[in-house]
Amino acid sequence: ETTPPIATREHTVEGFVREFLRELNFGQGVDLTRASVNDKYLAMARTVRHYLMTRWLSTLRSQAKLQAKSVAYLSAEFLLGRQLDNALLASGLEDIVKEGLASLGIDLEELRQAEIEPGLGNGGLGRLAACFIDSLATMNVPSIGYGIRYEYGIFKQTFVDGWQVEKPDDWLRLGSPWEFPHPEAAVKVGFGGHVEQYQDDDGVVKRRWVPGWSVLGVPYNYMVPGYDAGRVNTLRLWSARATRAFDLEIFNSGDYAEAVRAQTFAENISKVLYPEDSTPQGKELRLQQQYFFVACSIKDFVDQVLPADFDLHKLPDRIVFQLNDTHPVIAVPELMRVLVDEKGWEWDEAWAVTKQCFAYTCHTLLPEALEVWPVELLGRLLPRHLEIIYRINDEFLAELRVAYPNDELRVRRMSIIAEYPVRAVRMAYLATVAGTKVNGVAELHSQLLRDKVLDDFAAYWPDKFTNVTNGVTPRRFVKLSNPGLSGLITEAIGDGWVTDLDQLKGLEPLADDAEFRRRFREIKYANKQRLAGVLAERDNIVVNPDTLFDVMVKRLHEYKRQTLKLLHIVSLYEKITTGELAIGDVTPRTFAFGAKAAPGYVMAKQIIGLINAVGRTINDDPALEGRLRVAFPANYNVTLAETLIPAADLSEQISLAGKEASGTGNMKFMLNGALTIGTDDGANVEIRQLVGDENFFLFGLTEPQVAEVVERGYHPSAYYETNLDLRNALDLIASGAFSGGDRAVFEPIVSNLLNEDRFLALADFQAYVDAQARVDAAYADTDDWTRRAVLNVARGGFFSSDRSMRDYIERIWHTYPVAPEA
Ligand code: 26V
Repeated sequence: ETTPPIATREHTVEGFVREFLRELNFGQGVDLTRASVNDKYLAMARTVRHYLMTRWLSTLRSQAKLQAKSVAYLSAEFLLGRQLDNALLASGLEDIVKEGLASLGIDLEELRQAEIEPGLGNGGLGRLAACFIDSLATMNVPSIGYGIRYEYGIFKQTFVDGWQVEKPDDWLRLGSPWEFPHPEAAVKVGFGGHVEQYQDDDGVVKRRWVPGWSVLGVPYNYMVPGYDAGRVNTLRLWSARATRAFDLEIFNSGDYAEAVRAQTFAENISKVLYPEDSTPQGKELRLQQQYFFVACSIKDFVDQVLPADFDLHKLPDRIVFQLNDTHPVIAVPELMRVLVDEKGWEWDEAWAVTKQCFAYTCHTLLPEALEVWPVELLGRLLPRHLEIIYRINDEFLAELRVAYPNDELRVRRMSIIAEYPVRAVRMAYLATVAGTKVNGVAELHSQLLRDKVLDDFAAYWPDKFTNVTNGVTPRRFVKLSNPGLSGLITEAIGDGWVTDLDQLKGLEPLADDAEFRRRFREIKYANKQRLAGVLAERDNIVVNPDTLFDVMVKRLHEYKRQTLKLLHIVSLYEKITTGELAIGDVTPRTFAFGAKAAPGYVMAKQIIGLINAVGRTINDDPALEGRLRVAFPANYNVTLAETLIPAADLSEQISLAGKEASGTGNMKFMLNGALTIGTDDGANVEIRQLVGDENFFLFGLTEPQVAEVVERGYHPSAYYETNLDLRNALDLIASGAFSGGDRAVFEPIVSNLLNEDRFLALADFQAYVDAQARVDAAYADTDDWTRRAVLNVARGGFFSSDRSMRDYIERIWHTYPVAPEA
């Protein structure tokens, strides 16, 4: 038998130049002398992806042949970041490309800058998904990512007078060279309608769904190239199109305008990423998005990925669907519907298979972030799925009544259906009932899941619960984003660390090597200069690389406590202006913020306004002699993170203990040689254990202490009354000092802190200020600070997403690596 050949490319400078010119001339239709930067970028991107194609096709071929068990990572978000650099790294083309482009007089950096990052996620959850698929490809694990190709990603943040104003993120406008659309492989998805009873050929009474309308899901494939020789896996994102039937019916009615309107309506499903992070709005369109991508993905896997003769009873041997939070949980009743209604299986038979096919990751602890869908809405949009959920619940509750015969209260607590305030489906409970495993994303978080959020379930199924601490990809967040440090590390311990991050341990002895520390410091300084350049160019912000770079970047949320950092800054400023603190005694610092607020989150937007207002006042005050500066570049995103994080000296991880599930920025900072000031929360706990107490600035209440304070009744005003520094800082804000004398502007923030302060910022204020004083003292000993920074890098290997993937494989997935065919 002969296998048809796969085309290859020549890995030489001449070969690359030829391919590039071919793309530019034949693909883009322009001559180099007239080509725009975008023309060159598009030609470049297409050329680079050609070099990955052989590995992609052989990955697909070996997968079809071996039929190894795969992971399908179901996620409403994949926050990929720019693709060009990563593709260059994965294809090993960097040197060839640099030389080839130079010979054509093209600046690679200019082409890099031309790429608009696909911002198809909100924050940590979406970026985690992107890190995970990178690791899976690098580790040769058969896997496919399934998600939504939003036409508009996370909004573009601008500041107008310091207030956040959102602009649409039209990321596709200049072309999308990384995707492969397959309109011929579109999948039909139904919505609405009703459920009917009928008799099958054997006279058995059955139920089936008659949808009221439908849309098409068009798959767009993206390469997920593993580093070095790894696989090139696939990320398949779905885009909604109106079905032809949908069009025709209305067009035939003669109402052209209505037909076009209806078409737009169908295509709205993948139009925009919901920018809420952690407060679900219960919007119908969002449920449509969730069902849309999940139904497409299951159908795709069952009908396209599996061989035609596959026995679905063996499905659990071939696939595990990993549910990234509750967003894809509607996949559970969907698989049941496919097996029972479409394949004609018995209920029990279908349930036995379904409950082996899913595992669920929870990413939050905030009760308001747990998704709940009103039965009224779910029943209207997905009537058959609601029936299926009811039956899953009925059988589950019956099982519980056997296990807990005299505990009806417990049974009701565990019901998938909540009764108050409206009857609604608790998606986390459905996922827990259906999943083989439930995991949290850091040790503390998993513990709190077991003890608090899902305690009844953990008591019933103790073995179902596990932890997998998050990780980040060292390819993007060290190798690519910090070439200086990467070079130094490789020089010291070889380049094995890029795929085996535990090797960073080999750097530990070098923490005591003065020459190594000098070079490490030099690199940090160069990274600060690079950031200063970017901020000047991008945002017109001036920062001084000779100051301590103190960085807090993450979504704006009250539980993350940007206000706590702000109170520290205002307090410093207040003491300087009153003369209590001499400016010469202040450690020169640059306070950098990056944060988007959900557009409807009023308090978060106020806080952004206040950070900018305080920044304006401080930055313009000559009395500070430039020693304190606030830098808040707009539109923090993956691309900015890649220059911000390597430049940081201090990483701010100051959420209220028990609220941040894990954090992943914290890990990126550590691996780039920043020290952490942080609470005992999320993965900070593990960071501190690994790096040692002496290399971590811990402060604040612990989770049990928080619980106790709240239990006793928390009164923030008591802190205001007894802590003079705190009072002065709050009074200064309230006085209108940062709002041109207008006391009303920031009054809501101040009164919220004084009267409610849900996240105990005032309770932790003094501890935070004290910890910052320890930071100043430590930073004064530059060389010793560097020693600690080196230790942070050396001890950070645990936080590779490769390690997270190993944990998922061992504890949850039981999949095995399969290299692409040679
Ligand atoms: C997201 C969304 C997005 C759209 C609208 C509704 C909605 C509701 C809930 C959520 C959940 C967001 C959960 C989340 O992003 N968690 C973060 O996950 C990170 C990765 O595990 C983790 O590091 C962060 O601590 C956690 O906050």
